[in-house]
Amino acid sequence: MIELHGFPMSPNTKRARLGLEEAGVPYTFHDVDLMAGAQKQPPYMALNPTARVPAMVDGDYKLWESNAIIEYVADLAKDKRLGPETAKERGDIAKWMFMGAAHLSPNIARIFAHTIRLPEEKRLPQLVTEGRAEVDRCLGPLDAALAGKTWLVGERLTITDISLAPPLTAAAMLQIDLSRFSNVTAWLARLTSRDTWKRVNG
Ligand SMILES: N[C@@H](CCC(=O)N[C@@H](CS)C(=O)NCC(=O)O)C(=O)O
Repeated sequence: MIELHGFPMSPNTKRARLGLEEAGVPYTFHDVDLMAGAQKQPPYMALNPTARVPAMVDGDYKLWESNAIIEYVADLAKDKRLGPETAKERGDIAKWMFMGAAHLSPNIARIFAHTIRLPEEKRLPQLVTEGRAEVDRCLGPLDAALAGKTWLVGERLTITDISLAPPLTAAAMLQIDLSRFSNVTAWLARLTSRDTWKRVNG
């Protein structure tokens, strides 16, 4: 049975859980208490030496980085068709997932850090302003790509949707106005109305 270690509120953990839920792969979830610094303790760092959540263990195989985890579980459950099936799908899926990992997620994390997580004296408003501009730079193309479409790649839900959605569900809390991106808003509503999402956030 797959073991997933993570922090329930973390979008990166939610991404891995959603991948497992959509793949229908059985797993057990283990809480890593970020507030208590459990990610920096040796037992957890033996699973993920970068001291970040999530981490997955499947038998003697260990894997970290949430996008790598969802790619792995998509491969375990090929019948669910969560991964690429053609060269063009592979390209498109990689494009969006790399954009999410390099630009969207880190900038949402930066906005969160400098508006909520850090003590006030450590918050840098300039980083928030820059982070908001970078997030918009991702959301514009995402909105355009979703025009007239249910899911991002192909005619089915894939790891692309699973990968990009979790950090965006924090938009309201971070005062990122998604109403400017109506296709993104509708797509997020579709994804978060699924039972799989409800189980991850239950
Ligand atoms: N790129 C990594 C990011 C993981 C990450 O930054 N996780 C955060 C929680 S959302 C974390 O573990 N933070 C604790 C820390 O940095 O000490 C992934 O996708 O798995």
